[in-house]
Amino acid sequence: MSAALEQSAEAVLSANWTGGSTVPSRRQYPHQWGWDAAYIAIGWSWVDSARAAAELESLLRGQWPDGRVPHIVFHPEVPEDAYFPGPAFWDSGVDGVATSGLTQPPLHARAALEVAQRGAGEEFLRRVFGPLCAQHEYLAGRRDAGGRGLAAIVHPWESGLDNSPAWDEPLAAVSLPAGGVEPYERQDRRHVDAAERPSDADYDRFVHLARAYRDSGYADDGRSQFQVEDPLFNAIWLWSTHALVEIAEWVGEDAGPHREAAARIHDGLMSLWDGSRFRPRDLVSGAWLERRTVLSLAPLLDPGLPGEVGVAVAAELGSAHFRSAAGLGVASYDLTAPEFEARRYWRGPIWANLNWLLSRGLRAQGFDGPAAELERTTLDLVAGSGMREYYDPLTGEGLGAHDFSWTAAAVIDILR
Ligand code: 9YW
Repeated sequence: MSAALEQSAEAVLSANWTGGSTVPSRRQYPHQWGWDAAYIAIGWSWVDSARAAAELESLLRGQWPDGRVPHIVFHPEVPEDAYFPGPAFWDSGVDGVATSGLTQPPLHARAALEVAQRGAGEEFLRRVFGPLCAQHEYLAGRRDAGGRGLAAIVHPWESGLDNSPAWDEPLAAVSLPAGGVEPYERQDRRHVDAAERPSDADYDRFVHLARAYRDSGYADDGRSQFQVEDPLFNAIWLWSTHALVEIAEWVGEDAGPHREAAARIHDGLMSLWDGSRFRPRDLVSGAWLERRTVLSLAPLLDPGLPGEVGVAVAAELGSAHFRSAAGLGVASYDLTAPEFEARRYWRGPIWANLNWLLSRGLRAQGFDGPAAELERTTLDLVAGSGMREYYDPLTGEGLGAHDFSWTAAAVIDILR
């Protein structure tokens, strides 16, 4: 089974390779995405280290002078209406590279380290070290809206988990223009069933927040109506900061500032621990967010997590809130909550990239048995339902887009 599965995973990455980078999926997402590129590079690193390096360097071509790594780098030959919001909406970019103005979880330094370890080597690291440092400095500087050493996200799209129930409360507090949101046309339901995509009410808020951020000149001036300290975004940032320490040592640069940054982010992350759970903090209301989501499990990636905290988070991951009786992967939202929806995007389905991330987290805490079990389950799910974007956590049915790159990348990394 595993040879055939690996072959089909490689075939998905090859089919989605556009010559210099990889699309998440040909029809649904025909550009390059920020955190997808990191997962995809890790997948490629086992197969073709030149493509793995190109994947990350292609994304970094879209890096802004302020250091931010955009959440989408647009392909110039793809028509504007192939994806909404396209380049004209964002009206941003650098040196002729059109990009969005938001960012996404900064998994890139971690990916760069692994890409280098599997063949791309020191030369590659020398090229990306400066840009990766600039990305981390942007987050530490412009995005520390709460002053706790954490990076705040200013839009649900930045979390990577767009319509997670985690964001219901802060989104409900966003005030929309009196005359309603200026019309726009969703393109995301042409190839995927509307019942598996975010609602129109969520999209209105996504679009309004994105326009407001754009109209501020992407200012990071603390005035966004949505500002949240997200445990997943920050746990990934911390994991990447540890990678940056290793990269600095490898290329003979000073690792000290990155060690200090890691200590600062760890302290910030611990400020999201409420004694039993990690919770996002809403910087607009000042309150912790209530909903029990997969975001809260990501701090397992922190190698400095106190032992008892790691045990509690791993127990939460294995509990009936996230693992169904069907024995499938980790649900994106609490299976027992009233808002749980088995088929709707980040409001319940299992995602292979998150299973992969959490298995790395379990390993970081020394829970190798549960990590191996989660990896096996992920492979079974994909073998049974195909390389899909996400999966029903009750039945294992494949949902969303087909031939999905990060699912393929996770499969390859698990099998190697
Ligand atoms: C969208 C590409 C992206 C991911 C995000 C995911 C989705 C775009 O797809 O956002 O139009 O819904 O939420 O995490 O990077 O795979």
